[in-house]
Amino acid sequence: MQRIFEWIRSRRCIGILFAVLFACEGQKEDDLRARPNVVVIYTDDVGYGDIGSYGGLIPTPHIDRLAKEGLLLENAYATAATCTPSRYSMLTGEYAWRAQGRGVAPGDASALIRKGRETWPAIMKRAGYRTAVVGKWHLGLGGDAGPEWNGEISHGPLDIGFDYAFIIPSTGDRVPTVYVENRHVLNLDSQDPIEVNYREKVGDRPTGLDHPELLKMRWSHGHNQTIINGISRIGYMAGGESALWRDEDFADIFVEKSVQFMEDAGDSPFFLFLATHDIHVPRMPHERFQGKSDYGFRGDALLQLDWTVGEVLRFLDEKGLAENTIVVFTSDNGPVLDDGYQDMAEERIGAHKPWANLRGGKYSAFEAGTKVPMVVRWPKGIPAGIVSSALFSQVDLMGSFAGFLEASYDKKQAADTRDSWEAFVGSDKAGREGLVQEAIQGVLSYVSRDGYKFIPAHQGPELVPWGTGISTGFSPVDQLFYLPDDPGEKVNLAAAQPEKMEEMKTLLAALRNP
Ligand code: NG6
Ligand code: CA
Repeated sequence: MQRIFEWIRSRRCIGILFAVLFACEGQKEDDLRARPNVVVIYTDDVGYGDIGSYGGLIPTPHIDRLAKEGLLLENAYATAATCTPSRYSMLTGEYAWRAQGRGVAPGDASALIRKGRETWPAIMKRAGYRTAVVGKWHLGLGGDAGPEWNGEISHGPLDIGFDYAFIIPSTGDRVPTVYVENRHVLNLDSQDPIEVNYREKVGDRPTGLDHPELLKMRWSHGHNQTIINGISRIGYMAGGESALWRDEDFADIFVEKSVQFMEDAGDSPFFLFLATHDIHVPRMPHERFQGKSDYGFRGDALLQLDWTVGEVLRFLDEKGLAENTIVVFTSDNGPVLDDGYQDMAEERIGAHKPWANLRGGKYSAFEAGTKVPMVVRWPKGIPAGIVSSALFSQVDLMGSFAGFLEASYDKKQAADTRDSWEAFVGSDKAGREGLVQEAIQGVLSYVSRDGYKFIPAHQGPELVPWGTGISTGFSPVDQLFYLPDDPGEKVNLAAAQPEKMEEMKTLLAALRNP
């Protein structure tokens, strides 16, 4: 016995013990780096308070399950309060506002992300992943002349790192209302070519303005141009009859295409960017969800979204892939009730608060514009049931994955993304030092890790100018809020804390002009 103790006390033994421990640690690290699958469920206009785990009243059991089995981030942000710039930043690692022309893209916009641009999917692809985007694109397609709807569509997802694409080109409420699979409009009859026009009427389809009696859901503002599937849209469209989508089928089709892609990935790890149409307008969920929530079609669309998440989880469970698949659930911007259609979202909202205790909503400089739900589940790498208040920006997803996969990338192009992996997996509870939020009219605010928020003075309307009823957060004077005490951004501390104010101004200015 004595001898054993002596041996244990000897240096050699300690060395061996350390070697074993390090080997175990190293093994663990390698194991974790054994490239997990990644599914990013990027939802549209889902508010901070829309999900059960964040206090929402509409049942979202599958999303709540993700949170229970993983990490819930309390301070995660999209980079912008609208879709196009949020997606742009997340996929390129560069804040969208660094150049002009990256606001909400019209349905015939040319591609905002061009070949040669460093992107998150390109990094994943180089790291050995099969990559796909399924769902809403809204980042433009085609060269400077715009998308070639009737031919081969250039400058699309396949040119910037995705192996497979099945997309709604822009939004559900914009023409053309057709799917694009890889480089072509799906089911297009060459005898009936598509014509799209955002300035004047083309073709003879009726419009929502002239024929509201033909609509199954009426418009409230905008959205009164070509009627397709009983819904009038933004923009005019002729032709393409055989290629038209049925809005009610979006969720089913996106689930089908997603599952097919994951199946087809075989032994390769996969990266799936599943960008749902839900719960953007027009909210026209499948008939089986219509009337199933107590909250009108907005609530029903949320049930459909939760179903979508459930189907993804079911697939992962059935294939035994859940353990080493990272599932991220988040949203591109905050909530809106009336976004242009009379779908009873406002009338039926009841006690449900899509914006939780935050002020503003989609489009706004106030918190509800960009602070979004974000849940990450990865059984192999993240303990179940953690809640973190780390400050996290979606612009960091790219740099974080690059860091984790030890993949190099063009840091000059992707200038704003950082490796925030530890915050992403819940072990760093502090997160980013600060982040920029982009509202409409290009207004940039700054949120810092210590809880302060700065909205620079801006001459602009108090309410979003097109009838959503949402406060913009604009004010002719600088605003400073302390979010931990004042999440609803009611008490402007600019005059009371001039030093803090100056500090925040300087931080934002330094980021704007590095
Ligand atoms: C707005 C639309 C709105 C929505 C938004 C883009 C009008 C009056 N409103 O211009 O309905 O389509 O653009 O939303 O046309 S986003 O989530 O894709 O950014
Ligand atoms: Ca959106």
